[in-house]
Amino acid sequence: MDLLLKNIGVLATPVGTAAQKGKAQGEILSIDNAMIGVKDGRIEYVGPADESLTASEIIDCENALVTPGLVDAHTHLIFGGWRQNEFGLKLAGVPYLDILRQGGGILSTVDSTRAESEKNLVKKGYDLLEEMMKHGTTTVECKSGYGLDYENERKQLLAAQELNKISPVDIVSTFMGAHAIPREYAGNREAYIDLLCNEMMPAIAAENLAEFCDIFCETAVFSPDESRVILARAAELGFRLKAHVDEIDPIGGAELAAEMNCLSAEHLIAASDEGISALSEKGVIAVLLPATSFYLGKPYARARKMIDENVAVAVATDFNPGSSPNFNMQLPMNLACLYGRMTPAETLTAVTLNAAAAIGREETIGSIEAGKQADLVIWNASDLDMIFYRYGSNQVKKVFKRGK
Ligand code: IZC
Ligand code: ZN
Repeated sequence: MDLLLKNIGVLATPVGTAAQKGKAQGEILSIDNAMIGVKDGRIEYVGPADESLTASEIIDCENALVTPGLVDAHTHLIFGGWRQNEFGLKLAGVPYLDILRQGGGILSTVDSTRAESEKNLVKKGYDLLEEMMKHGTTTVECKSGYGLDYENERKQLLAAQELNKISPVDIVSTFMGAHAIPREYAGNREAYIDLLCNEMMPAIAAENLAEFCDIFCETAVFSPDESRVILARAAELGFRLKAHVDEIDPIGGAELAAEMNCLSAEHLIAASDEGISALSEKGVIAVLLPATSFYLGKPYARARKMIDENVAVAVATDFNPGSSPNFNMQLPMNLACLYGRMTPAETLTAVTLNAAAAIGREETIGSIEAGKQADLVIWNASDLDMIFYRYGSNQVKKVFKRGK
């Protein structure tokens, strides 16, 4: 073998190649005094310490906790500028959607992203990915949506494609041209939706620049009826579907995500009882973003009810320059336990296997099992509770991506 991790105090991992729901979400495998063997970037051995195993490189984990690498299944990683100039408005109590209505918010990031070169977006993304990796993240989903025209959406997606090549972190790309109505189409939303459906999405699909298509279904952004049209067209073009729904107002977004057979529904802070039942019936994965609730001063999504109703729950950062300028997965992990009333075991599954399933990678990552990619985190912690109980500092000691 190429690599042996020995003296693992506790190895904690979900098991399987599918999202875990209901009781199973909390039924993780925990092995004391474990060992992991890696060959060609894949896990070859996982189990109790076995002194007969050898490898060219041996890492002494000094009795620490080891988990799968964290999968951040929802980010808006690539953008120009930041939005610190809107922080004063936010502190003065101006709501997130009002800042957008005034032409700021997403639209101000669209201005700064359009003004940035692809090369600079790659450089900025690369530096962010390095930091994310130091905090335990080994795979990142990355949405466009700050171009809102063909050329600039494409520029963002090309930057993501380049980052997937040059960074050790794997990137999964999502087209999100339906993130807002761009300024030049204010008052003519039908024309922008037409442009999306008949020009932008077919071109992005033809160039294979994104696997997923996402939409911001929200008051003053895209209505459920508009979202239905766009998602239906995206499905027809071969995209797998995601949707930002019920983040701020309960407008039937969860119901729509279920109706459209989305792989995942994101946010769900204001999702109705009927919406949660619909997600459960259709097997839609709920991607919860508690760091956004924290930052916007909003309630937390009803994670407990979702798990109890057999919805597979994933947790991600929503890293973006407006509602969640944080890329450290450990913050939403703390919040999922403290305010989502999820257990540490359920939350571990939420940020590994279920997150992998939410981006179509459940066969290759998300758990520590023979055959899967050797994406691993060694923690500065002796057991699983520790990493959820402590907060505010980075508890990651060492990260492996494909055994490196
Ligand atoms: O830039 O504000 N919620 N989209 C939907 C975002 C947040 C990103 C942003
Ligand atoms: Zn988002």
